[in-house]
Amino acid sequence: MTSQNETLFARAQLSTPGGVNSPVRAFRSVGGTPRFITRALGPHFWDADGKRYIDYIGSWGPAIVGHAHPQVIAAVQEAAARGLSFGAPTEAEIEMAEEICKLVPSIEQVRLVSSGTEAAMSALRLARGATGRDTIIKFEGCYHGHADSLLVKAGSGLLTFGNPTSGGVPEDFAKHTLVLNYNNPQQLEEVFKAKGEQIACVIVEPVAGNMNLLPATKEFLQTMRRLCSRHGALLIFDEVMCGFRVALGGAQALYGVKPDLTVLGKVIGGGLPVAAFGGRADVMKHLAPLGGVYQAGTLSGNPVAVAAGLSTLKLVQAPGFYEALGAQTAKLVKGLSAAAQAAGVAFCADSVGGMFGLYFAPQIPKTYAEMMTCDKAQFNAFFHAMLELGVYLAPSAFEAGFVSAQHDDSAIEETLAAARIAFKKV
Ligand code: HOZ
Repeated sequence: MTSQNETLFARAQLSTPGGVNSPVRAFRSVGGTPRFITRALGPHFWDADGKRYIDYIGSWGPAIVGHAHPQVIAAVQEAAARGLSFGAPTEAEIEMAEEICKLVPSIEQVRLVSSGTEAAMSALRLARGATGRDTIIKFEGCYHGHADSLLVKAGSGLLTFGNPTSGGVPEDFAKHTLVLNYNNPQQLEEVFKAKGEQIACVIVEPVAGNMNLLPATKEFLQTMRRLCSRHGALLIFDEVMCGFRVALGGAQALYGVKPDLTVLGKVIGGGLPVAAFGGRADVMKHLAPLGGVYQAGTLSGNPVAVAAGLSTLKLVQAPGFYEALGAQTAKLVKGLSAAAQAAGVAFCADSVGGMFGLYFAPQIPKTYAEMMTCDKAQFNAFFHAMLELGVYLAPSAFEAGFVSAQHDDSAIEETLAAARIAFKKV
């Protein structure tokens, strides 16, 4: 019998390139048919064939309090009943900005936008406008959304499909992007020594989640902080994935390193399209209508999306929230490693807060080059075995995984039982 997922995928490909609205969803690197999701609740979602999965992508991060949390749904319903979009300011937007400024150590002022891509693109423009410089530094394997200057040796879907620099990016744009090695402070020192006065900003995922999970070393982040301050460049932390994920104040709270600007998304929208960029007030004042750097959006600060985000931000401030999330994620990672060892598979796993990485390698990779040595074929076999057993992992060896506050002991136990079978098929 043909599955509904297959029927929907065949139909989708007629009207949409590759049948999906975001490339990694197409399952191309793991092979097989994408699952079309019909509903989700807590740690689970169900596909078009009615099959239930324990979900470890959580919409790639936002579903931190679990899917369809009653408080989030109620807030969204109340806001929707008052009107969907005004194109004029609301009090809820002030509340949201105040919450973000209160919770993220380096943010004095913040602007709301609708996607992580938009936030990173705007932060970059702001950094260039505020410094009057063009050159930016990014790191190989980091993904900061799909703005032109940032699609150079990038992670996520570009890495998944083995084409890290996108077509359609003019050489004239790409030449302003210097791509350096992640976790290599010496190289950063050398580049700043040679070109420090031309550099507008350094943008980094402090806990990278787009080349699998790869946390920065403290030395790497401290070095970029020192060099940016010395040379008048701005340091941008892209915390779209790790913000409100690895700790309440994001990676910057965890590492104790303060960027000049921060890019946020995912969790701050609670599943609806909210993202943000913010930071030092003296930098933010360069934005229109105060300054000459332009940025705007009809759906920026949308009242329904802000309601979802605000209620999620309230929920994650419950005492012990991050301790419990981190402990549950660590339990998962430890159990997976034990299951692999029992099956004799060269595998390890790591987590930071509610994010985790799975590596088919004898040791946890510390650099992009080491990450590339992970066994993709083994990952794909494991992915499909787990999927069959009702566990949905990211459909790519180069994406991080996400645990929610609703992944209780029984969800973790069920996952580990599946893994004990799946590792034997690798
Ligand atoms: N770029 C996202 C993962 N890093 C995937 C977004 C999506 O497919 O929803």
